Amino acid sequence: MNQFSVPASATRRSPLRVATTLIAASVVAAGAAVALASSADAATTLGASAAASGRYFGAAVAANKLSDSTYVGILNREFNSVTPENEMKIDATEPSQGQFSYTNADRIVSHAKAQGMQVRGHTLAWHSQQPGWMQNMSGTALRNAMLNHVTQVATHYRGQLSAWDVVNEAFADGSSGARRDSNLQRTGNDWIEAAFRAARAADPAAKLCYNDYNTDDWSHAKTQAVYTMVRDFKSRGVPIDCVGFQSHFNSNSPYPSNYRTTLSSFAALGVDVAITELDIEGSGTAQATSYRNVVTDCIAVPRCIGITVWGIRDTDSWRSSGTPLLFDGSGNKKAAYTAALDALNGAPPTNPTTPPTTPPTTPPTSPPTSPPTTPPTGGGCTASVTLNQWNGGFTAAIRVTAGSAAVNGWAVTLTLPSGATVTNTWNAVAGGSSGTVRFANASYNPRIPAGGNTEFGFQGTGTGPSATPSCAAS
Ligand code: 9MR
Repeated sequence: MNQFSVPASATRRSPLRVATTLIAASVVAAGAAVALASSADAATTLGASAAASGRYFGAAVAANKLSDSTYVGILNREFNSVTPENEMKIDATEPSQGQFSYTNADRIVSHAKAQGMQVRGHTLAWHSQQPGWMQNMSGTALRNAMLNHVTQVATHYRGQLSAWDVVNEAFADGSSGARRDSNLQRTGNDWIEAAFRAARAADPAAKLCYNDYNTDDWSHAKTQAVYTMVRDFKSRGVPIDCVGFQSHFNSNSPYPSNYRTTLSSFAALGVDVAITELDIEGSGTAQATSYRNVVTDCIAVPRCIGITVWGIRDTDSWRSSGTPLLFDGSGNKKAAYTAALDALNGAPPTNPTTPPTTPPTTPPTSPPTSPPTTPPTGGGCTASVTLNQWNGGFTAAIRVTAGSAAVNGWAVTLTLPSGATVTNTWNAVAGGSSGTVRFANASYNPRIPAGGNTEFGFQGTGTGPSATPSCAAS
């Protein structure tokens, strides 16, 4: 399918996120032994590497492949977000008017929840993949049917999805900058904002995204038209939280050198941006370079919250002959995979208060050139936890604050509720994955100046910690 003829379109993170701030606390005597981490802290899977900078790395998933053990093995190992490839589309969820069908979509959501993955809903309102009954509708009847569909489906998944692609592919290709003609567009130009308002009312926790393709190049009329719409929505209070860039690249529609400009320009409007359906046709070094560029651009933009690839193995792709994905048909990692992982591991943190991930040039044991008059020994530390909880999983961000004296190493101990498991950690080294877990500083962030702070985090399945953490300084 040629990208320009594709009727199509995108992603993000979990609803029911309860921001709970647990109190800090615990000053520990100086001299507590803290082993400094010496191993490299680079994560070894796409999801863990993305999580290290507060992002996700997801894949489009097909329900009928959840019985394929190779497919599921890669999915569970590498990804921490999923987008149902077809199962939440209008024809799948409302095949007959007023009769909703969620079996296949629910299978994907259940799988994701069990694995502590986020789910991006895709998609509520689209000119394509409409069931026959909707294709034949127009005017007020269609508008009402569309809004009912948005309300019913978003209500079914209320609190369970990180994001919804509320509206997909509503702009025309080419130089017109116009809306795409469709039965939905002919119900009135306000159909898109009406869909967003209905989605917000039905699921206030899900991030609401507009999603499209051929909007990657900042100079394209279609990109500018979507930008103008999002700017207008933000200025008028239409509830939009994010913009999805599908990013289906091939020789006709290659990765554009101004891609980062596109992402950062949209982000500057006050929305998150996400790469929602990434695939890049090709092979070898050229393909790997394009993947590296895309990932590097996303992690350079603080509001680029995550990347979703449109399938797992090349053979799973809608464009399988173009071998556009990160794993070959046998499930082996391709050069593109290594390039994407390496780029993720170079990511600066999304939170500007989080310390840099690059190690200091001077090792902690090297004496300073001019020694301080009072060596910073001990002084204690405190720790506070901010928890983002969703059904089946959580992320915890922990701030470690030094007392009146600098610390040269630290360790925070937390007790997880029964059934909770740590799946990945960033900016610290975890001494376990369940029960009472000790998180020691990483090799590059042992030192905190007097009164200063540093942050680390971890992701887990189950329920996040509610008990007060303790902090030991050295
Ligand atoms: O990958 C999807 C393919 O299996 C479907 O046949 C097709 C039609 O619904 O949609 C594909 O996914 C599209 C996505 O929903 C929107 N953006 C373009 C994607 C590729 O066509």
